[in-house]
Amino acid sequence: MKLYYKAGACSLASHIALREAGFAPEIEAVDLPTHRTAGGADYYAINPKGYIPALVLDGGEVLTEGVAIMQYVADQKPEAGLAPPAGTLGRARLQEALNFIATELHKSYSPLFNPATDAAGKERALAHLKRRLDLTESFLADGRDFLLGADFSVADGYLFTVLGWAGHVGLDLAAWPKLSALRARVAARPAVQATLKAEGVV
Ligand SMILES: N[C@@H](CCC(=O)N[C@@H](CS)C(=O)NCC(=O)O)C(=O)O
Repeated sequence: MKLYYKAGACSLASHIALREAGFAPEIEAVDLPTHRTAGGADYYAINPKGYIPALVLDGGEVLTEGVAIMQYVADQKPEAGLAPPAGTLGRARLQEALNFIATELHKSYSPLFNPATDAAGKERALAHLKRRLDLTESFLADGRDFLLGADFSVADGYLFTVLGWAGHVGLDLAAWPKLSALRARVAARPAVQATLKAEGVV
């Protein structure tokens, strides 16, 4: 399998899922402004959506959308315990968490990273993101170590990834102690360390 990625971007969550599952994927960086891969290929020819992540499967099919990639990868190695089995309430809880991260956290950063957003827009976006982080903190109120409970799942790799952007938009994660602790817990995992090293972000 081959993952197209940008270091530290949302593709990191798919990359963590792959390494947590025990794969050592080929990876190739994409320069998003020019849509060229590190090898010089036209990325649109690989993924017409133009954004990362994209996972090229061994049969040549291209799978896009992080939440689909993470679940597909987890399902290839059920013994790794990265996702509850399909059709269970546990799996619906995982999808609930992944969709929340994708639509309520990940995309809440977009106006903050967009140079076209004016100061008032950035202030509104930051206030919105803070409210969503408050909500995420409340999901851990019962003392659970990870989003679904006692065990790590692909949703934690995704949450780790988006929490990593907080400093870039001027937020100090110390304001959310349970999220900070979860992030540290995920960062300590050997597969996560290997992933960060492979992307050159540590
Ligand atoms: N719906 C996609 C969105 C992925 C996405 O937002 N990728 C960003 C990086 S985190 C990107 O490639 N942006 C460049 C672009 O949209 O052209 C997913 O969830 O996988």
